[in-house]
Amino acid sequence: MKPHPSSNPDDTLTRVAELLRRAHHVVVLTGAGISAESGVPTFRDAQTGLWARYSPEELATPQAFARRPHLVWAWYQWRRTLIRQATPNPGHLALVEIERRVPHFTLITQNVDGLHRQAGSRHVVELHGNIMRTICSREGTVVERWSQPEGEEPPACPRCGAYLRPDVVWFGETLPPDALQAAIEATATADLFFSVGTSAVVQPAASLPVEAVRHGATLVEVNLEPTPVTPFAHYVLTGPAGTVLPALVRAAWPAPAP
Ligand code: BJW
Repeated sequence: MKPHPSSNPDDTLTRVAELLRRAHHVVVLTGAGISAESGVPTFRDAQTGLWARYSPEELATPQAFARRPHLVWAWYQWRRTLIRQATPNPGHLALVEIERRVPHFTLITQNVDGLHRQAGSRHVVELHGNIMRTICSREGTVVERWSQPEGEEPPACPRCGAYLRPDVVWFGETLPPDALQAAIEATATADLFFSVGTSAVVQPAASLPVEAVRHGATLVEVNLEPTPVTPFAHYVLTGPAGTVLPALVRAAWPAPAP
């Protein structure tokens, strides 16, 4: 049964901390919001500067890449540069701490920035790929080296000559089957599920929190604002993930007095 939401955020934090201490399998779904405090722009906040004219739906599609490969490649080059400069923030680090302390932990991320692994998270399921890997757009094979100098045009596959592209999942493409299967299985066995920093509008990831509730998990949402998942959440922790998640870890496992 869904508990009555408390109007006192400290009460909510205390209750969620208690659930976290007792949980058996904690599953966390993250979105771009958790990396925002590392300086990686989210998708549905206005894109900045040069890219303000485009929405992700216009750039992150196979059709966009076929029509304007140079534009899509340049967008990814810009994002790769930002991500190379980014480091994990306290939100990423709090999830590492939770993984260390609970019996079973699965981190399902929609992010392609690799910051969870960089922070030290071990059991990470990357649903939408990884921006730092490059694949051949025709063969789908990972390509690590190519001779063409970096420019605006996408480089060509050294084997078949097709354009190279980032190893990410675009709209209309299927998710990596192993990752999707792992996410579905973890969701079905979670007793505590967190939806963190995602607008929860992109399928199939957006269905996972609701599926977790259907399987009996307690759902906690961490976000700056309500999302389509909010009505299903048992607890809502409103605020930046980089503040809320470390506070939750401190409340669940207080440091012993010196
Ligand atoms: C903070 C914060 C702070 C900020 N602290 N919080 C069913 C119904 C309708 C449509 C579909 C459907 N099934 C499939 C579709 C089509 C489509 C889809 O979902 N479309 C919707 C837009 C309607 N899905 C697909 O095409 C998927 N493929 C698929 O399902 O294949 C089978 C199929 C195909 C076609 C038809 C039917 C079946 C593939 C989806 C791939 C998504 N790819 C992208 C790009 C990845 C590569 C790249 O990075 O460039 O993934 S799009 C983009 O959105 C990216 C993200 O991972 C994803 C989700 O975004 P996210 O992470 O939630 O970010 P934001 O910006 O939206 O939200 C940030 C949130 O953080 C906000 O809520 C803030 O408030 C919050 N926040 N600061 C806490 N400090």
